Parts: sequence; structure tokens; C-alpha cells
Amino acid sequence: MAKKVADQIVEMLVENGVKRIYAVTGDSLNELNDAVRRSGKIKWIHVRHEEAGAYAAAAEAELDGLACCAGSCGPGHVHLINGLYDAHRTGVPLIAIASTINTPEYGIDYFQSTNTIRLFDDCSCYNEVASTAVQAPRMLQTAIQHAIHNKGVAVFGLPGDVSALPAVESVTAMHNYRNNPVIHPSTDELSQLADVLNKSGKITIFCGVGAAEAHDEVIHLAGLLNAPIGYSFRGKMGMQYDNPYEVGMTGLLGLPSAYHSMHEADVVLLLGTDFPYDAFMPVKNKIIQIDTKPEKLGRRAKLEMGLCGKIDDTVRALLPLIQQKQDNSFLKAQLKLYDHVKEHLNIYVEDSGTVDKISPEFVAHTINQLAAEDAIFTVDTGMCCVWGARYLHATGKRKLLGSFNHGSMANAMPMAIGAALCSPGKQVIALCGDGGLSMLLGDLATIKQYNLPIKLVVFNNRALGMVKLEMEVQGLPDNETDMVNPDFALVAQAMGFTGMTVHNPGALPEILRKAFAEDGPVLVNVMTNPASLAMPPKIEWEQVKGMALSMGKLILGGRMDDVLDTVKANYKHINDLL
Ligand SMILES: Cc1ncc(C[n+]2csc(CCOP(=O)(O)OP(=O)(O)O)c2C)c(N)n1
Repeated sequence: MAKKVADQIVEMLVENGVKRIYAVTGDSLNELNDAVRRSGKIKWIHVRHEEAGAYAAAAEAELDGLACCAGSCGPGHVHLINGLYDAHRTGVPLIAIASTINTPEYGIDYFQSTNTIRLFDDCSCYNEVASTAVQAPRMLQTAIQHAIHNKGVAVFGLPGDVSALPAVESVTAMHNYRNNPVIHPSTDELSQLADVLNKSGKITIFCGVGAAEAHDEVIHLAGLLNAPIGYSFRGKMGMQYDNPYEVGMTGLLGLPSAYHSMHEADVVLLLGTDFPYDAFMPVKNKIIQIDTKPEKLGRRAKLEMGLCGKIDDTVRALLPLIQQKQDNSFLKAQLKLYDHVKEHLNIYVEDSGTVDKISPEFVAHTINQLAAEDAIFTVDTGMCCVWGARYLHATGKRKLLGSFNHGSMANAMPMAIGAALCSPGKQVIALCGDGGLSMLLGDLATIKQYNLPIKLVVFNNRALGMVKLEMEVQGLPDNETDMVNPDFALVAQAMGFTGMTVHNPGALPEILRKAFAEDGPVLVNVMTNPASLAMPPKIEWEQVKGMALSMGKLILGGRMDDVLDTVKANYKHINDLL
């Protein structure tokens, strides 16, 4: 049989190390599906919703370096959108094949038509449609090159009729080039940087995910500068372990220790971070930012210096220019505060809760204790992010995936699908919100279909907890944030795998131990306390007022029990507020 464009596409994906395509097949995608079947070198993963496919591919791209998902014309494209936004904003290399209606039907409002150029414009770094067989391999090569090097989503539009045409060998490259150049600031810039650091007293280093590859170099630098190290959520797994200088995370989900270290320093050194919350960024001290993407410099804070470089290359080149500081009083004070903060976090673990009001902090802490040293965690947007940020610890081998830049719900379960498929043998644990899991519930069937040994832990607080908290600090009584949930353990059983419910905090460790030891998928439905809140590291007076106002409105509305529950579950936070 003559080679078709679809076969050529599959060959190119295989050559680039793509191992699977996450998709729901149909109409314009059928030629590609058939080429995958005939190839035998790549797998078609039949998800139940394209959004789940895009999330799964995003997780695979983050863990493996390149991944692929696909959507059939029209609604198949639209379903991909949220996951593609997430992948693009996270900066992971992802090929999205958008098969379109046949070319003769373009521009006449045909059944299932979408204009893919317009639709995917805002969530891609490359976005084209191949309308001839000659264009197809050239465009796919360019799409992959963009995805890898611009770190983002490349949309390859492929009309159904074009995928069935006889393939044409390209006169240009059919394969891709992966580069790893050394990038650091110029000699002059490095010596200016060293000068500022050598002359300054109190220095705090703040790391994002861009510093993950530079763990040892950054620790070495912190040792010379006697500098505490804070990190963002995405920076945590790369920087928390084997780190005698760490003071935790800052930001909405973070801890007061990192916030203080940054605000009390003379100089803050931002390494590989695009941390977006300027409310948590100090304004009175000197800020120096280093990033591989110079377009990111200065967009989150006023800078003393903005430098372009990879963090490992830059710090390696900087180290010989840095003198050992003698005074470590600033570092010691910040580490002491961090110790105090850690003790505070423990209060919520020791108080494990009561029947059907299990403390979510205790759940996250127990997961952390029982999980493998090289586990892959996924966390749903919502309170699971808070518990994950505070209670899951880095080991240097663990990974943590979430919708950290796009902030979309429902990511944890499908990301776990991608993680499990591309990391066989690794323990994959998803921390799911009950709202998040409900959103893409159908893809539990995908977990069963491929028998993926994912452990899903549902923080079942019967509420959109994060939003309930938002409303309360805004001074609004929470409204329509409650959820009447199905029995998630029974849902898992109906899907064909083990599901268990935990009502009693005392039973949690044993049930989790059992679940983690099982070979196949398991869902553990934990009835957590809906009143458990989490306060940000910096609390505004407005938020204190908001909380009081909200409680007042609940009392007036006859919801005294809700008020008492909130007070009981959060006595320590509330004590801090007052
Ligand atoms: C797709 C989407 N819709 C709405 C939101 C706004 N939002 C952020 S967190 C949240 C609540 C999440 O609830 P749940 O999954 O039950 O987790 P919890 O916060 O209760 O732990 C909502 C509605 C969002 N981030 N993404």
C-alpha cells in the first residue's frame, strides 16, 4: 500500500520519540488512527474526553520532553482547549494534531467546521494548517521544532482529505534538532552581579522551576552568601530536598517564613522564576532576576539587574567570583522562623479530625509519609494545591504536577493518566478535589481500560472549598459552593476498580497503606472537613474584616453551625488573624 500523509506523520512522531497519541477518534482523525494501528510503534490512547487527553499529554510532555494529543474536527478541537492552555502556559512541548474538515468544505460554514487558526491562537507557539501533501511533513517538522525550543503547544492542523493523500518526501529536514547550548550573562554582567552580591549584607534567593536543574550550584551559592532559599510551587520539588538553607514557599499557598526572608533581605535574587503574584514581592529592596527568557525580566517587580542565562550555567560561572560571607545572623534568624512555621503546620496534622471531618492536612501528611521516594504526585486546583504545597515533601526524585500557571480544575486525574503511561513502574498518586474529579469523571474509565495503577485520593469536603474560602475572605457568605456528591468509592467500583471510603481519621493510614500496596488502580474517598481553611502567608486587614463579616452574615442567615465548624477547624489560623 502506498504511503499516505498519515503514515508519514506517524513515522515523524515515532522518530521524535512520541510514544502515544491521546485522542478520541472520529471522522477527520480516522486516517491517522489507522496509520497508528498499522505502524505498531506508537499507541493510540482512547480517552473519554479530549480535555483529559490534553492534560494527560501535558503531564507526559513535562515528564518525558515531548508528547502528542489530537482532536477531531469541530467539537473535538473545542474540547482540547483547556488542557492546551494549561500545557502552553506551563511551557511544556506538546504537539496537538487538530484534524479538520476536508479542504473543499473550508469557508462555507460546513458541519463541524472550526477555524483552528483563530481557535488555538492564544494557546500555542505554532499554529498552522497543511493543505497539501507537500506542506504536511515540512509543517510538522517545524511544529515539533517550535514545541521543543519555544517550550509550548504547537498545533498542526491536518484536514481529513490531506491525511489520506499519497505522501511526498520533503526536500527539507524530516527530523528535528534538540540543542542544549550554554547560556549565561557576559563576563562584565557577571562581575557586576558578583559585586552587588559581595557588597550586600542580607541576601535571599528565590527559585522557580527554572532553577530545578541547578540544585547543587544554588546550594553552593547560598552557602557562600549565607542566604536563605525560598521557592515557588513549581520550584519546590527541585529545591526543597538536601537544602540546609530552605525557608519554604511564598505566594498565596505559601508560608510566612519565605515571605519574611524576601521582605527583610537587602537583595533578593530571583532565579528561573516567573512568580506572578506581585503582592508577595518586596518593593523596598534590590531585586535581581535571572532567566533564560529575557522577555520575562522585570515583568513582576522593579529590578536592580535583569540578566539572561540558564541558572546552572550562570551560577557555575558566578561561583568563582563570590566571596564567603562571615556573618550568618540573617540566615539563622530566617531558619528559626521557618522552624516555628513548621511546628505550626504540625498542629493540623496532630489534630487529625473527627468522623467525616477528617483534617485534610492530616491526609496530605499521611500521603507524604507513605508515598514512595520517587512518587509522582498530581494535585487538583483548589485546596489540594494548598495541602500538596505544604505537606508533600521533595526527595530529589519525586515529581509534582499541577495546573500551576493556568489554574484549572480537574487536572489531577488526567495528568495522573499521562504520568502513569509514560512512567511505568513509578507510583502515581493524584490528590483530587471532589469538584475537580466530578468534572472529568468519565475518564476514570480510561484508567480501567489501560489498567493504570494510579492511586486517586479524593479530598471529599462536599464543597468547592477554595471558592468558599475566597468568598469568606471577601466578606461574602458562601453561596452555592456545596456539592451533593455521588459515592466516589462506588463510582470507582462501577468503573471496575477498587474504591474505598474513609470516614474515620484513625482508619486512614491503614487504608492508604493498603491502597498504595495494590497493583491496580485504587480510589480512596476521604471524607474531609469542609470547614478547614488555609490562610496565605501575608494576611491583609481587609481579609480579616471579610472573614468577620462573612461569619456575621452566616449567623444572621441562621447558619450558626457553619460558623462554629469554621472556628473549630481553624482556631490557630483565626488566632493568628486577631
Ligand atoms: C475549570 C475551572 N472552573 C472554575 C474554577 C474556579 N475554582 C478554583 S478552585 C475551585 C473549587 C475547587 O473545588 P474542589 O475541586 O472540590 O476542591 P476543594 O477546593 O474543595 O479542595 C473553583 C470552582 C477553576 N479554577 N477552574
